[in-house]
Amino acid sequence: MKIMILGADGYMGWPTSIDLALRKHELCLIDNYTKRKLMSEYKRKVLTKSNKLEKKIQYLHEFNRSISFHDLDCTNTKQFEKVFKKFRPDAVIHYAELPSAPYSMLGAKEGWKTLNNNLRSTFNLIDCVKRYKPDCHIIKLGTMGEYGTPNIDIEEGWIKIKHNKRTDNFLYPRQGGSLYHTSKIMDTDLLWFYTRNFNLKVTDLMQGPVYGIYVNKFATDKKLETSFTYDDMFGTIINRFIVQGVSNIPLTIYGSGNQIRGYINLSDSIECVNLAIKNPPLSGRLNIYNQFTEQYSVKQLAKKVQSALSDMGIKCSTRKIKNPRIEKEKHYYNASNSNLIKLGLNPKLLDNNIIIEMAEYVIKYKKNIDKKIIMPKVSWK
Ligand code: USQ
Repeated sequence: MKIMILGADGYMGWPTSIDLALRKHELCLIDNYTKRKLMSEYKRKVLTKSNKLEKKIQYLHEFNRSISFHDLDCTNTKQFEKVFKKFRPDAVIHYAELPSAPYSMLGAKEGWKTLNNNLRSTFNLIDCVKRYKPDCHIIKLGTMGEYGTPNIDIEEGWIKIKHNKRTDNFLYPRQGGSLYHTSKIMDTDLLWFYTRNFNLKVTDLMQGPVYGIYVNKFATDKKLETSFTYDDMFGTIINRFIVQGVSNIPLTIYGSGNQIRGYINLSDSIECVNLAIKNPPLSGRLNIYNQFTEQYSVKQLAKKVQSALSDMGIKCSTRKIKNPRIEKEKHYYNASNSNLIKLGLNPKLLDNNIIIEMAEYVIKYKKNIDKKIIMPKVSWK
């Protein structure tokens, strides 16, 4: 297939590119290194610097010659249209969004940048598909955070509502906990508007916080590694906890630590994208899959990390700190996730071995860990 990957330089974008290259798809990778630039502007660092795409692609060319790269901002309508029209993809995977809840809550500038970047890139993509390739399958990375923490079970995207003896099917109610999450809700609304009115084919993947390293004989090669963040702005909790444990910093539990989310391993995430590619919806359909494999509270995660690290002889403590976010700390959480399992996902669950494998990876780069970027510096209030 001809597949475009928007945001190919990211934590997920790069492993997806490797995976699809090895499956011999024809690829058009797009990125403008926004995340690298923002991390440097806000003095956050990755665990180890990875090569830029221009360089990494040269290695992939050994296995697949049909990979091109464009250093391009997806919010630039003219430039994006030019590349899209020429490549005419069968599927587009859209990761080209600012992914950080704390960044979006830093101030008006960052909030607007998140809304502007995420909505414009999504709108440009939808508009090009509608005009030049209406049968192209859009695979969009959404987030479980669109649902928030409602006091009822979370369904996969849709809910049947019976009202005054009549019934209809609606998008499940959404209530984001940050401007970032709200931008994703708006994306879903845009996608649904165009799907139902212009017969597009869309899969929206509602993903929970991702963790892990991408284990593949190519990706673990230093030349081909993806990024790994552990800072307060761009790092997700499990990756952060492992870096904290390894560097003798108490694990940072925000508030009571009873906040529950659905988590997924990076390798499973990549597999889910594959399953989505292989199972396109019919025209006019918006498929929504909840992309997580297991639910944990913050406290449960801290315990798991402590126990696995203690098997390696590393003792780590926890520290409850005032929650910098506005989020419920005691809530009901029961989300459905059977769609991707039905399509064939065989989850890799968070056990001691996985945590140890991650810790061994982090230890390799221990000297790079910057302890100044661990404590949360962005407050919602
Ligand atoms: N948390 C801590 N301590 C930390 C970091 C986080 O207690 O040191 C807590 C947070 O308060 C939150 C939970 O852990 O309750 C998850 O936080 P996170 O930073 O791992 O994830 P989040 O900010 O929600 O965002 C991440 C990704 C985002 C993705 C989202 C999925 O950055 O791109 O969309 O996970 S979800 O959370 O389901 O919305």
